[in-house]
Amino acid sequence: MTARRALITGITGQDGSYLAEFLLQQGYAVVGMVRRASTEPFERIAHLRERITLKPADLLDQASLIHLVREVRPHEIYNLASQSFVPTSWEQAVLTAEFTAVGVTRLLEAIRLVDPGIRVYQASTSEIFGKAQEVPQHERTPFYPRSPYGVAKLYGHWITVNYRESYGLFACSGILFNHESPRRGKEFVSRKVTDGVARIKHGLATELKLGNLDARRDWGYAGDYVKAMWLMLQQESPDDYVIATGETHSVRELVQIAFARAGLNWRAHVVEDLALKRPAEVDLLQGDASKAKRVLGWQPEVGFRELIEMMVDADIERYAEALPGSGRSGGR
Ligand code: NAP
Ligand code: F7E
Repeated sequence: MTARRALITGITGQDGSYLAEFLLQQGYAVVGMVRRASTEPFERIAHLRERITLKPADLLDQASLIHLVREVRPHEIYNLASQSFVPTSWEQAVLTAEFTAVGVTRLLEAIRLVDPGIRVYQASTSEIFGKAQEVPQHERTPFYPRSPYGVAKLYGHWITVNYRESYGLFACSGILFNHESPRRGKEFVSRKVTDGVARIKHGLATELKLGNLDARRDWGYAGDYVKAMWLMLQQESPDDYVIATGETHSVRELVQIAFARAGLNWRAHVVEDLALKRPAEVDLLQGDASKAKRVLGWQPEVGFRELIEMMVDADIERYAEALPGSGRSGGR
């Protein structure tokens, strides 16, 4: 039997790499969309390179998306590509809208033109709840985004719903709460902290500058969350789902767990930097994933403490391997 084909945009990112691994395990032929760069940003998928196909296209370029979908003719498309760092969205608000908002329409148009039977997953986000109107947040909670990123993602969410309702596309929007891993970008708070702890542990740094320690998030493990993306596209009918752990923790709690894992006192190293505070903050996110549990049979497997400790251990090990005299060469 011919393998089912999946196309992943954003395959070089955190989620793209875990989703590619998961779909390969399920027997899919996996094609990743990559944008042109003068150096190859393929670190997270280096271990998969022989088993996946990479093809060039860009969310900013309509024709490239049409050609790509026509060439690959996937059964499923996972749209994970976006400008995903919230602070950058204030500095590059228009570009964020081009990738993260209008880019979704460009991809949906390509699907509609080439083959409206292709199933599509849109990477939506808890940032669309922003200044949360209720706790916990679920699929019917009113939206109130608090950054250009959140606003752009809300457009992406609604255009996905609209193409489903207008053209009958099998289009699902996954409203995923924060999810992390040892492959998380170092600019996001979880990885910034675990990388900082590892650097301090190895004597490479003495302090770690952070912004708002009071912000609260519902943090889960990326490896668990990509399974939910796939499950959404295996249902009889398309729908939107909140994916979350149901727990909320502060950045301060995250810091305490991370430093304690390395046997360090966080108060001796963490420095508050007002420049890292945001023009408008999302104070408290906590998701209610009961619909996903009921309909998809999905539930998270890795808890908050286990996640942060996994990330600290991985970063400490990575520096141990890279440092001279370790007797080991190369990074993770
Ligand atoms: P990430 O690590 O920042 O990866 C983003 C990916 O998008 C990278 O592969 C990047 O490619 C690609 N990309 C950016 N602009 C592009 C363009 N114009 N054309 C083609 N590719 C482009 O993000 P992530 O954490 O894996 O998140 C995956 C998706 O889920 C994103 O849409 C994010 O906004 C959303 N999301 C994430 C979370 C979370 O907690 N992680 C929660 C909810 C939703 P390069 O390698 O070339 O830069
Ligand atoms: O910030 C606070 C910061 O950048 C979390 C993206 O994947 O998840 C992510 O967005 C919290 C915020 O993630 C620092 O103010 C304190 O309250 O790790 P973050 P995010 O903004 O929640 C959502 C679901 C997405 O969709 C996004 O794509 O931590 N914080 N001090 C800090 N944050 C950072 N980055 N750096 C600090 O020094």
